[in-house]
Amino acid sequence: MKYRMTLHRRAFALMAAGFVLAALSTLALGACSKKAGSEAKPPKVAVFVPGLVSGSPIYEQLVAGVEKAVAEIPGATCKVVEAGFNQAEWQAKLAALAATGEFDLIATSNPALPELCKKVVADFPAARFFVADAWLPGAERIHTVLYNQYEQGYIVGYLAGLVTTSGLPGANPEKKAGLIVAQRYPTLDELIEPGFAAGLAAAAPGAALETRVIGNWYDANKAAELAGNLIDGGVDVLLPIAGGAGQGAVSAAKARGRYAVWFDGNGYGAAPGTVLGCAILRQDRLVYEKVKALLAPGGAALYGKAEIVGAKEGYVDFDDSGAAYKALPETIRRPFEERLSALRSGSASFPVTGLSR
Ligand code: RBF
Repeated sequence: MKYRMTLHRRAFALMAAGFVLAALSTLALGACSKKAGSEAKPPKVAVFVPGLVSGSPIYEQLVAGVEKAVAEIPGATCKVVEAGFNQAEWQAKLAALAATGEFDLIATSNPALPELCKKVVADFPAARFFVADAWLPGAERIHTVLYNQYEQGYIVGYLAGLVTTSGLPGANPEKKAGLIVAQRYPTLDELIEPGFAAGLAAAAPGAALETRVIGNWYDANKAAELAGNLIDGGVDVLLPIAGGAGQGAVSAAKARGRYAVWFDGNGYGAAPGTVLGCAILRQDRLVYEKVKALLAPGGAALYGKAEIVGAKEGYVDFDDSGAAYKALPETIRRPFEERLSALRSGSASFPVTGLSR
């Protein structure tokens, strides 16, 4: 009986997977490959993007990391699949990708993904996953690496605190920072938002943090509207955690002569003079290293393991290359850089042990 049920479940999963396969093939963004070398069966890697690549540095770096790894392995190929913004479709799209049986590894990035991968692994035992920006220990055939997002939040929170208490034009005496988020999720609630709040409080004791939720990762107009409301209420520095929608918040800050700090990568170009500082994840490097390691002999030992990396390891950092950052007064840059050095060296750290779910 149990055996029959398992068979039914598997048949259903295969049907569902087959159904979305056609749709998936139209989503394939492109493929990268090198000419096959002498080795038999060069590896094939799929990149599953839970959203769209464009506008989300974390996904742009995911693709870049896989492409770099694949380019160094003779004959290896990769295929990028964008799953779009309808999260209800991700499970079936991921299953469809695994159901092809074509890929030695599926690389993806997002804290919601390990649970979906776990279900796929139950139906397609040959599937193997690497999930960046996520945490699920002890999951067979799945390797995850979580960034210490508390530290990423702290870095820009500290800068925001120095900005909101500064004499910069556009900074007001109200000591208020704003967070514009696409949606609520555990990494945000447990790491990013508390980290940002702690950094803000450390640099500007008594400062207030106000958070607003857009409801999706693409609506830049809604982000701009929410940012405008916050600015009306006295906020003078904003952090968007909203993928492509974040541009709307930054544009609103620019239009009103206020400021923004940025997450995940170099965003100075999004609004020169408005984006004053950018925390970065070295996601491209991490993904490159992990894809290489997982495909190398002995790489299978990584499956089932969940790692956490932060500022001390160099995967969470700050990009100081922007003209707007360089133009900040010493009274902001000196204390900020001291704090940053402490995080980089590990003399200050905010250890993270995982997520609640
Ligand atoms: N971050 C993005 O930059 N773009 C996205 O489209 C995006 N979609 C997400 C969807 C879900 C369900 C979750 C949980 C997170 C998403 N993130 C996205 C956030 C991302 O994983 C990470 O937390 C932030 O980019 C901050 O590093």
